[in-house]
Order: sequence, then C-alpha cells, then structure tokens
Amino acid sequence: PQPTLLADYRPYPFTLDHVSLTFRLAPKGTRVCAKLSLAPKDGPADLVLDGEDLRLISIALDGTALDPATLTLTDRQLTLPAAALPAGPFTLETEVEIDPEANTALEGLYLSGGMFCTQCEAEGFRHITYYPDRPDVMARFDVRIESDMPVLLSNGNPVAQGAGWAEWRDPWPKPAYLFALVAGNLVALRDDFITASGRTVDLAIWVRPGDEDRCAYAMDALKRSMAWDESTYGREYDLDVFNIVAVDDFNMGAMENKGLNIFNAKLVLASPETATDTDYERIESVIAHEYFHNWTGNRITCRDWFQLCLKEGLTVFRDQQFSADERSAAVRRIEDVLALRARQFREDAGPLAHPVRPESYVEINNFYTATVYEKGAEVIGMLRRLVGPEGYRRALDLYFDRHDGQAATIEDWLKVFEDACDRDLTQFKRWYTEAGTPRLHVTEDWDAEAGRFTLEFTQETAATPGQPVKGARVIPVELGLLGPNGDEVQPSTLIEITEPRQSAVFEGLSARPVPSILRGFSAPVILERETTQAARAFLFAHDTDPFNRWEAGRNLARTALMALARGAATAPDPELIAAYGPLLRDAETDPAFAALCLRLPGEDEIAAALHGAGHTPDPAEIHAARARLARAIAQAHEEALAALYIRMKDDGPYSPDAGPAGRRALRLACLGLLNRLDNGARAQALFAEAGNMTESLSALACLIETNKAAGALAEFRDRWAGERLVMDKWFLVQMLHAAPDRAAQEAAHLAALPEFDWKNPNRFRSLMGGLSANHAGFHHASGAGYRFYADWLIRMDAMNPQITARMSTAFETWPRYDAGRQALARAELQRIAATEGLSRDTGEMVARLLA
Ligand code: HT7
Ligand code: ZN
Repeated sequence: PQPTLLADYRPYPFTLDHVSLTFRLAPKGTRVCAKLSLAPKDGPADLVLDGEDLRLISIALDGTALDPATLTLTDRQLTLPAAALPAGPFTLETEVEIDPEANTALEGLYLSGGMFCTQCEAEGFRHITYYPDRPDVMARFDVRIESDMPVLLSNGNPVAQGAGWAEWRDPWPKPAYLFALVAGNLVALRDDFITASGRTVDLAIWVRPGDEDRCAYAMDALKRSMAWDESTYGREYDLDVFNIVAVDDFNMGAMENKGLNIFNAKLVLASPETATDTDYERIESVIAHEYFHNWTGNRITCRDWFQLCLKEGLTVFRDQQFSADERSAAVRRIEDVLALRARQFREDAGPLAHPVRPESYVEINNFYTATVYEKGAEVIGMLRRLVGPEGYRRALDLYFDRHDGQAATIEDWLKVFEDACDRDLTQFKRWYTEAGTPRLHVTEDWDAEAGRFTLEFTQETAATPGQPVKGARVIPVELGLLGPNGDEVQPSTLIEITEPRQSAVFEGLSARPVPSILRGFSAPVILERETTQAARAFLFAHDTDPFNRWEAGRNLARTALMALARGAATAPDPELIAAYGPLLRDAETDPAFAALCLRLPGEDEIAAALHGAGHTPDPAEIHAARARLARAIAQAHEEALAALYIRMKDDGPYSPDAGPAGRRALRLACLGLLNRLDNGARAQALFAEAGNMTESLSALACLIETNKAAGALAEFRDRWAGERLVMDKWFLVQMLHAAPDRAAQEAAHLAALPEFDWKNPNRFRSLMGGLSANHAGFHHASGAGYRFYADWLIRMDAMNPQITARMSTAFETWPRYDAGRQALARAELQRIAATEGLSRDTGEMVARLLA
C-alpha cells in the first residue's frame, strides 16, 4: 500500500456544515442514513467520501436519487465527479447497511457483550457511513438512534427520547473521529458538577448492571479533573451532560468522544477487592486525560493525523500535571520517566523510531506510540521550562483564543509560544521533526586554585530509520552543585544547551562540588557522565532534588547489574549495598519514594544499557544477575526490611489515596526482597490474610517466584472465576513471573485454558503482554518465546489487526541480541510477513521491524 505523506496535505475542497444521522440498530444488519450539508469551497471539485465495509442501499443529491452510473465506488471510497455536483450548497443523503456483529476489529460500530458501541479514532467512522473521514472536516451532528436497547447514547446534549428511540444534538462542530454511539442494557452512577460560571453539568458513568458500585472512584476523579482544568487552565466544560461508558472489548485505554467518553472497563471499574493501587492511579489519570481532551483535542483538534502529538502530547502533559498536583509530584515524575525510558527510549533506539511528528505512514493506527504520546509530553515540559510557568500560561491562553474551533498544526502551536513569549523556536522544532534520543555527554573540570568548576556538554543523536544526519537540539538542563558535606553550593539553575559542544562555568567555589545534572529529568536525553559509584552514592544520599536522588540510586544499581551480567564483576557492588542502609533508615519519611528507590532496574532496562554501552546483552545472565543482587540486598538489610514490612502494615480500611498506597508499595517492595530469603513464608501468610487486590497480587507474584503458588493460584482462580478484570490479572501475573526456561510452555498451557478468551483484547494482552514483558522468557535462546508469540500474532491478525500490530512491537529490540537470537526473531518476523491476507496494520509494522 502507498504511504500517506505529510507533504501531500491538501485542504478538503468542501465545507460540511451539518450532518444528520439515523441509526436503525440490529446486530447483523444495522441501517445508517446520513444527510450531509455540503458546499464547494473554491469552485468545482470531485467529492470523495471515505467508506469501508459498507453496503450502499441508496444515494440522493438534493433529494433526488442518483443514477449509480454517476458515481465511482471502490472498497475504500465513493467519488462523485465535479460535473455531477451543483455549484453552490447541496445535500447528499446515503443509506448503508453495516454488520456490527461481524466487526471483530473493534473499529467503527461493533458489539461488546451484547451492547452496541463505537470507536472512530482514527479512521473508524468510514466503517459506519460514507464521509470525509479526516480531522480537518468539522461539522455539527444530529443523531437519531432507533433500537429496543434500554439506554441509547450519543454525543452532545439529549434532545428527546421515546420507546425505542432517542435523539441527540452536539452543538460543537467536530471531526468524525469524535463521533460515538452506545446502545445497551446499562445502569448509571450519577452525579453533577457546577462549573465556575454556575452551570450544572449532569454526570453519568454507564456500566453493566452489577458494576455500578465500582464507579465511585472514577466519578470522583472526573469531578476533580473538571475542577482542576478550570483552576489551572481556565477551561470550563461546555455541554449539559458528560457521559462515560465502560465496555469490555476495547482496543486501547479510552476514547475522548465529545460528551460521551468510552472506556475500557478496566479503566473505570475499581473496588479494593478487585483493583490494585496501580489500577486506581491509572483510572484517575486516564479519566483526567480523556476529560482534558475536551479542550486539547476536541475544541482544538488536529489538521491531519501527522499532528497527532498536538492533542496527545499536550493532553498527556496535562494529565501528568494533574496527577503531580493530586499526588506526590516527585513520585509521579519518577514513574513517568520510568515509563518513558521503558517504552519511548526503547522505541527511539530501534527499527520503529520516528519523530514526534512523523512525516509518513501506511496505517495511522500504528502511530499511536510512546513517541507521539510520552515524548510529545516531554517536549511540552521542556517548552514550559524554557518559557517559565507564566510564559506557558500566556501561550496556552493564546492557543485557546486563537485556535478554538479549529484543526491546528504543530506550526500553530509553536507560533503561540513565539508570539506570547517572544522567542524563536526554529531550532527547538527539531524535537518534533527528528527522531532519536540525544546522548548528552558531560565531563567535569575542577581548577582548585581559581575555585572554578567547568562542565562540558557534548550532544549527539544517532541515525534513525530515514534520518541519517541530526542537528543539535535545544536541551534545557536544570542543574545544581553540592558541596562535600551535601550542602547546595549552587542552587538549581537552568542551562540552555544549543550547541553540539558547550560548557557551563561556575566560579568562586571553595571545594570541588558534586554536580546534580538534569534535575527533574529536564530533557528526554540519555545523560552520560564520567563519574564513580562513590559520586553516585553521594548523590543518592544527599541530593536535594528528589528525582536526581532516585536517579543516582538507579544509576548505581544499573551500573552494578551491568557489571554482574557481563561477568565484569564477580560479586554485587558493596558500595551499592551499603547505600540502601540510609535509605531504609529514612524510608518512612516518604514511603512511596523509598519504594521506588528499592525497585531494581528491570531486565529490559539492563539489556538496553548494555547494548548502549557496546555489549551484547545475554537475557539469562541479566536475569541471574538481578536475582543475585536482590538476594544480596535482602541479606545485608534483612533486619531493616523485616521491621519495615511490619511497620508499614495498614490495619485501617483500604484507601487508594497516595499516602496509604505509598505505605503499601514500600511494604510490598520489602516483601519482594525478603521473599528471596524466606522462601515464600511471608507471601503465604499475606496471601491468606490480604484484604485487598494490591496485597493479594503481590503475594501471588512472590509465591510464583518461589515455586509455591499452586494452591494460591487455584484458590484465586476459583474465587474470581466470574470477574473478567481480575482473571486478566491471574493470567498476567503468571506470565510475568514464570521461570524463563518454562515461560513459553507456561504460556501454551494458559492459552489452552477455557478462560483464555483470546478475542477479548484485555485477556489477549494479559497473556501475550505478560510473556513479552518476561524478558528472559521471551528472549529465551531456544526461540520458543518468539515462536509461540508469532503463532498468536498470526492468528489474531485475522481477527483484530490493530491489536496485532501494536503487539508486534515486542520484537522491536531484536537487533540488540546475539546472532542466534537475531536469526530466530528474524525468522518469526519473516513468517508473519509471509502470512497470506496479512492486514495493512501488521504488514507495515513487520516491514519496519525487518527493514
Ligand atoms: N485518542 C484516543 C486514541 C485512540 C484510541 C482509543 C481507543 C481505541 C482505539 C483508539 N485509537 C486511537 C485515546 C487517547 O489517547 O486519549
Ligand atoms: Zn489522548
């Protein structure tokens, strides 16, 4: 298939003011009548409408049926020649038939557990009716739904309803990707919100009967999000109602359809017994994210899909700010950076690397990536740092004023910063146009006589697919200097690196300082420092910037693990082990932070670091090194860990708030280490007494690791047999913690169970995602992990190309490993590529992976 290019963008030659849609819902033969009010913009042009998997029943122009000979119909488009169209405004009416029951790809209108629902981003609307399915065509929608389902929902405000029908009107022009419809047997948790200007908004979260008592947390998060967007960005909600619907079968996390957000049930439903602290945290942030899209995405949308980061990067940045305000800012920053490195740095370093704003795609669904989302958010964080909080607010106010109701571009976005903050962002724009993670190398020079300390920065970005040469980036580096006793001799200051090589000089110092560089992770770069384990341990003990304190501990541990894994050290680094002493003594000051510091770098992170340093990672050695270090830490600090494990026990009622969740995180981090010594004894006891899912699941993981889980797994399975979201966890935990030598076998065993409903995306992701995240299991030298995974990708592709293509990214690191593993992985990718009838989605991904 031909790629779509940013350079080929052309405005749509018609305006589309208004759309009327009527749905007669039926599982097999749903009828969709659409009336489009169109007008040519600048003279005659062919009218091209997108449409896929539609059966055209009738078509009429200004009320008169069209002779089928006038139009050209392909399997992707309907074209009416300019000569057949009036010179002024006209209406086009079509009736089509679609088959929601057969829609296993979950794009367009489909059925999930007997309920009708839609997913239209990015190009799902073309599976519903003939339409200019592109984000720069914005229209007002009226919708009539006819169905015997008790609840009938669409975008905007309700207009009228009767037995078997309902009508909705959305007063705000929107692109088709924000269209939504839901029809089902649903019940609601209701509440309301009074906006800053005094309007009452009716809120409802719609779920299957029986689930309504698991929506309170999501509702609370929604109301807090609405208040936060008013107080922090001055953005008020703009409809009379805001509906959220939870569905079981969903390709991604959630969708921001105007006034009718649709969510994967796992990001709405939570109770202490069924959801973990991490689930609660994620529900809060995704509810906020989708709500924030109302302004950054819906009121101001994207001109074309190349501009996806305009709404996604900004909205991720906003949800991160929200969580930082609602919880601990330092902890949230560390978690965000962990996720960024695990997903985005990995993407940027491999065959799938692409710029935050790509310039070409075959299937746009393949570009909903960590680069567009998470790096897109980092770029905005850098902009905010460079212009300061007031400048940022001025720029955002201008953005909303200038572009409300428009489909905008990254150029528009940068221009508001240039205008509001009087800055030239030409060089900064490279963050949007060039792929790859810059490496920022720093060397230190100390002139004792002059009391002068110099840092020299060199930046370099490696070639990425299609981009052999890179320019220097603007890199905001927040840094401070610590004196020998840990006092801050130079408080945090912002240095703007713009050159390939640049220095920063600090004068008037009485002793050689220890620099704390890239505080708060002020830029998404790989910082390379020539430093010692002792200097890292010093920062781990003394840095006043919590992010860099954590970072120092992480670097200390990663360096030690790399040495162990490649046989450069014969025993775990004593400097590292000693560094945990003060941390544990002080852990109760901020338990969530201490828990993060106790978490060792993951195996994939160690593999990436080894590869980045020019070594070939061996997954089995990495696994062994990590286990060995964890055991050594546990042995050295057994007493302190055991004491904390007891002290962090919470006897009160469960609360998902940051405080109690942080105490649990610390307690469970201690458990994870102690489990290496007590052979599952504490985990067994905890599993028996656990009053919430966070503890149950951690105990289960520990038992699997000590090979003591048979009884607990059976008990868990019996207890939660009817709970889909909990059973997803049962599959996932077994895959994540399976012994590497048995991981593929274990996956095959689980896949053969009757509970493995592979057509449900959450269930599929639990098993396959769990396998690919089991680093040493997936990359097993036998190739069994690769083979099993590829078998299932091939099977899933015929069912759901979007899920398959996304999950093929498990292979994105294959060039990192030894020749044997490379050959095995390549063979599996080639086997997928050669599959007859392979989807465009997966075809594009596999081709890029093999390029
Ligand atoms: N804007 C949405 C992205 C999206 C999506 C969601 C669900 C299913 C398929 C989807 N394709 C794209 C979600 C978001 O980022 O907020
Ligand atoms: Zn989003």
